Amino acid sequence: MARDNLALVFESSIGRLRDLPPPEIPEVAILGRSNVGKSSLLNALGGSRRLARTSREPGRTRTINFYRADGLYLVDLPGYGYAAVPLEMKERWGRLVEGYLQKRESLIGGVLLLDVRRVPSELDRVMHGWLQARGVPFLAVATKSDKVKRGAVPPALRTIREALLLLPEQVILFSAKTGTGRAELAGWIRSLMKP
Ligand SMILES: Nc1nc2c(ncn2[C@@H]2O[C@H](COP(=O)(O)OP(=O)(O)OP(=O)(O)O)[C@@H](O)[C@H]2O)c(=O)[nH]1
Ligand SMILES: [Mg+2]
Repeated sequence: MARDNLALVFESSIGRLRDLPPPEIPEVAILGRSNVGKSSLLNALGGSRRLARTSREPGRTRTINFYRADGLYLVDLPGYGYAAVPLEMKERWGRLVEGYLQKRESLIGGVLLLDVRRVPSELDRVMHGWLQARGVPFLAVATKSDKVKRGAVPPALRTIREALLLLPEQVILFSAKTGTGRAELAGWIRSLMKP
């Protein structure tokens, strides 16, 4: 096991806000559009492919999933923005994610995943806005970096920074496949844990 792995353990899966556990343990939300790689990122952080279910098909994660790390929860949220999902489902997930992000008392940080190859969407900006409004530490993760050539990385990161008005240190490059950015992300999450 690599030294920078977080000891992640799946704890629970919640389909309704009223089933959330008592807000006693600090939580870091992992969010991003459907298929961007949230579950893969959790597996990469935990050093296990089987921690969170991943899928080629968008819309795999439909519940709020809690993973216990040392002293905090990493919370895998359902992905947004997938067009082919029935409207009723979209609205249900939307309410779940919105309710969680706007009201969860134990939320202490947010990680927003963005595909390094895409221009951030309107919904990405909305999610960033909600996290900003909460005033919690924020990190944008430009993922699937293994899918672009080196030379394309700086302009892609600039596009992300400009769309969300971010500082350079608020965006890291990541790949669940090659491990790029994994130690940096684990370090950022650790910095949020109480000593
Ligand atoms: N090449 C590459 N593929 C990735 C990376 N991260 C995720 N993928 C692939 O992208 C697809 C979606 O990954 P998931 O981790 O299931 O995405 P998700 O954000 O959890 O998706 P939902 O649960 O549907 O919201 C899978 O086929 C993954 O193997 C990455 O860093 N590099
Ligand atoms: Mg998922």
